[in-house]
Amino acid sequence: MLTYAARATAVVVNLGTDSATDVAAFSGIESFVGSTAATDTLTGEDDSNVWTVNGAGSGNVDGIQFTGFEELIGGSDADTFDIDASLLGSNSVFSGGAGDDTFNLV
Ligand SMILES: [Ca+2]
Ligand SMILES: [Ca+2]
Repeated sequence: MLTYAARATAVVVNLGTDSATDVAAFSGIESFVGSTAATDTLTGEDDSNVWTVNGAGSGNVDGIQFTGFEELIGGSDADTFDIDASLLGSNSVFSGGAGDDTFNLV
């Protein structure tokens, strides 16, 4: 787990470049926790991924769990986002990035 839970300033985690705020490179991390700020960003890999968003800023993508990331950005390929419709207001950004992306409200 890589956690920024003790921080109050926004962080970025990029699963495509395997880098994050104050972390030049990571590998083998299955879970990420954002800061208490409301603008943490998680960017996916540049391949087709399925994002499941089932909590406020939380869910999973490609087997990786995330919590506290209010800005979710897909990679350059076709992403599918399965989003609990009741959570649309709690995440400030849902972006597919490039590619033919699909957003399913469930
Ligand atoms: Ca956060
Ligand atoms: Ca995409």
